[in-house]
Amino acid sequence: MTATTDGSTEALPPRAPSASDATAETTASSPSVPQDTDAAARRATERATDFLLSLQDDAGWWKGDLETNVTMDAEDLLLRQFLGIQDPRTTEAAARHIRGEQRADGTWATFYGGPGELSATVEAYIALRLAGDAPDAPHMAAASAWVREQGGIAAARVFTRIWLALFGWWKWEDLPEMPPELIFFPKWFPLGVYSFASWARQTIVPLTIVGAKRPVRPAPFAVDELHADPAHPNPPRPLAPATTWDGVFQRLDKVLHHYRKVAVPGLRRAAIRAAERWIVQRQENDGCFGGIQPPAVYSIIALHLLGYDLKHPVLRAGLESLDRFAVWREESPGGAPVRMVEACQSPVWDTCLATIALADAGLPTDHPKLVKAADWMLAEEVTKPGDWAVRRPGLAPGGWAFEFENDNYPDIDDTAEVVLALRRVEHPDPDRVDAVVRRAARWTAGMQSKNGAWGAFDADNTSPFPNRLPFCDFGEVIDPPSADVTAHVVEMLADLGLAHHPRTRRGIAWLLAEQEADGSWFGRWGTNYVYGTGSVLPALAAAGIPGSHAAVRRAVGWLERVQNEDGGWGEDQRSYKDRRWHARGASTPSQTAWALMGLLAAGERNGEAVRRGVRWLVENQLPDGSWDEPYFTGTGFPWDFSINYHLYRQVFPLTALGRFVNGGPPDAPARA
Ligand code: R01
Repeated sequence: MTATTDGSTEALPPRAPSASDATAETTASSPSVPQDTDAAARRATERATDFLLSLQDDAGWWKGDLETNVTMDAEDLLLRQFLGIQDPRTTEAAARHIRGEQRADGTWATFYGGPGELSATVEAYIALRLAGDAPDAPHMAAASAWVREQGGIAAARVFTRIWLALFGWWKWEDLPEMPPELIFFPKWFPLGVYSFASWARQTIVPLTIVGAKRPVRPAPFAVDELHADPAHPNPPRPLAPATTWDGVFQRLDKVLHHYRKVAVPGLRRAAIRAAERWIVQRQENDGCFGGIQPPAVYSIIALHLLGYDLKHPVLRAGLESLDRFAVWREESPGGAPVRMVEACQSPVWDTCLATIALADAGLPTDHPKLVKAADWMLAEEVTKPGDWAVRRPGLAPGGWAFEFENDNYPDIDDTAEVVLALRRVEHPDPDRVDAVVRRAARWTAGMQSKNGAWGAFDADNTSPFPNRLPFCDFGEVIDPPSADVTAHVVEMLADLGLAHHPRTRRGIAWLLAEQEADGSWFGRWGTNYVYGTGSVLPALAAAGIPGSHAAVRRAVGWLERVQNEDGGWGEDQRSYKDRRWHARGASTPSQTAWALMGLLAAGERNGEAVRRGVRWLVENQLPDGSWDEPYFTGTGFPWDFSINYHLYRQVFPLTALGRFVNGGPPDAPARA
């Protein structure tokens, strides 16, 4: 056992995961796997193609479950409790899911195999109490004892304590202030709403209303057992020296607490009305707000506090959109229902990745299912300005969001991958595709940040101030450029024949400067260095940088060094906190595929590392052509919010195998 930086003890995984590892169940001994790697890869590609085709919706899209953690389920029950819309079937099915996720030590983690996490454990525990589990039941007592040991509710994140304050389990006064007057700050102002990342902005605006109203709807029970010291449930937080940024912002928070008492009532009313309009104007056609759970939930609460009743069309549509985030399963065939809540839905992302995988696997480019996917993507184009236009006012729209409906927030990552997907399909109306692709390329190029790279939703969203607010103690609250998004954009621009465009060149220069000393790249939206490196190498190759380039050689050397003994690659979420976990973890299908995509792009088709990686994928494929992947390889926020995209296990192995079999991404005709 070795101590990690957070003080907990966790065994580092061996380079060769043992046979008891969750993904190590192999069919290696099965006679159905040909010994010849090429033939085996071809068969695996065919079977994976058929399996992926079988998952397409009749409307043309793919969507895998987007699994995160039990805070989603707990908060859903807390919302229902707050609004008085509990129903026993939902409560019991959600409780069944939450109980099923509890670890042996009574805690809940935020990713598969991860350590117990305080805020998730507090929320899950309270949700189970709402469902009727007794505090002295063994699974509950274990959870509450651990919470007390960790400092109790007082040590939980701000979001968790806001949820508790709604029921009187925490004092509003003991939460950081976020005043609604924020909405009146000028667009260029350091702490104006547009200095926050899109997801944080949409979360914070409704929370300013909730914080101004400070509602308390008394709870059906007390939770004294979750305080480290029930005599002092809300201990004061230590004050940092006024000479530090933390100290400065803590004092700003004290000023804001005072301001709350003296705020001019007319100004406050006007600010709340402005925030209300801001929220309502951003409601999507499907009733959701921003396509993600936290903004949706807090917007519903905020509007309800402003007098919207649950039958109001805005709230009814909002609540119905949340219902669509619920995935219902049976515990066993014919068994009790289990309900898991998604944080967000990924149809656009899954569809473009599936299209790329199938095309690179050699499916005919005019295959009806690919054309159907292309038609669906074409119809999803976002054709109006959104929040991004605040920083790029003159830029014409043209991009894609991640979700079914999220027109205010198209993102650059989805846009780049959708273009790469559309360009692989032989569509009956090529002029229509060309026009859409051209708009997307212009928009994407225009969203380049000053430093030459690309963030996910906004340009130049790099203010250092939002992170300093005591309110912002969870996840990421700004959206600076990242290597993975920049790589996808460079790959797209190169595919359009724009490798030598000045904007592309600046992106490439930024990527080369961003390479780590060990040869890898950081993964912002996928875990972690394996994702970054597996994204950048195909981009550099597409841009014409030869495999012999020193940066590419360093990256290849790194990928070869971190390959697991079993031939696969794996990287645990702990890599975001602890250097020693960089590129370490049990082999997984998606991460093995990312490493292979990198090596193949670097010209390593006939190398030993590629052969062993391909064999790992072949040997771990299940009889139906799919792969299993309990490990979380997606990243919402490094360490704080991890995602298991249930389609990653399928689309990335198929892409890697297809490129291995067919010798790289097909050369689409240069049209643009
Ligand atoms: C969340 C939260 O739940 C959440 C959910 C989804 C995302 C961000 C970007 C993209 C698009 C997809 C999903 N791509 C760049 C990713 C490609 C792989 C982010 C956050 C939790 C807490 C808060 C997300 Br506060 C806000 C949102």
